[in-house]
Amino acid sequence: MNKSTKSISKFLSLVLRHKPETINLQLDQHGWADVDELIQQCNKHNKHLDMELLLEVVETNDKKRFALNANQTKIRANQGHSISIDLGLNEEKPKTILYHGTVEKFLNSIQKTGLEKRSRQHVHLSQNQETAIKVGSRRGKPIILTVDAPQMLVDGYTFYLSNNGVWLTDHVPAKYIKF
Ligand code: HQG
Repeated sequence: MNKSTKSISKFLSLVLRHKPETINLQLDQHGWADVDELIQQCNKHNKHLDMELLLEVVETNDKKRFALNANQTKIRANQGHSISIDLGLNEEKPKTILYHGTVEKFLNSIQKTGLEKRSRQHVHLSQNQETAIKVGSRRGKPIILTVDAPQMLVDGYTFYLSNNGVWLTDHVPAKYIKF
């Protein structure tokens, strides 16, 4: 991804996950935006975007953050929303422990209340440690927590797997976390 696709990708994360109102964009209840409207509204707000660039951003995105529908008329973020939308994901059953990357300053609080979704719609977990290290590194020296997802399943907790491979759940109580 070059600098300009990265910059527009970050902007798309902002409008498709958090603040569609910045460019007066409507998302439907499942988080989909109309592609023509997105392109039009971006350009109106001085963010250059056309179909070619949009396709490039969707295809080259390192985490496959965005999905287009089959006829490429609608687009949404695969996960990470803070606005309330229903991704319509099916429940999935993780078979192994999962990882969460964070930083030291949050540990005391996580020990008390477990992993909370904070401003997002879900707690984000990953299948591999490398991803968790990257996620934690956004905030400083990464600390990797392991989550006993199989035991959570046994105890009745629900998990979803986003289309780009991120495990999502509502809350991870501290007793399932290895610090
Ligand atoms: C922490 C990015 C104190 C949690 C990433 C995290 C991911 C607590 C922060 C995706 C806590 C929330 C999500 C508690 C959780 N007390 N702190 N009880 N429970 N926290 O950004 O998981 O690049 O909402 O450890 O790569 O960091 O944007 O979640 O540090 O996939 O596509 O509160 O966002 O993806 O931060 O990241 P976030 P996250 P993108």
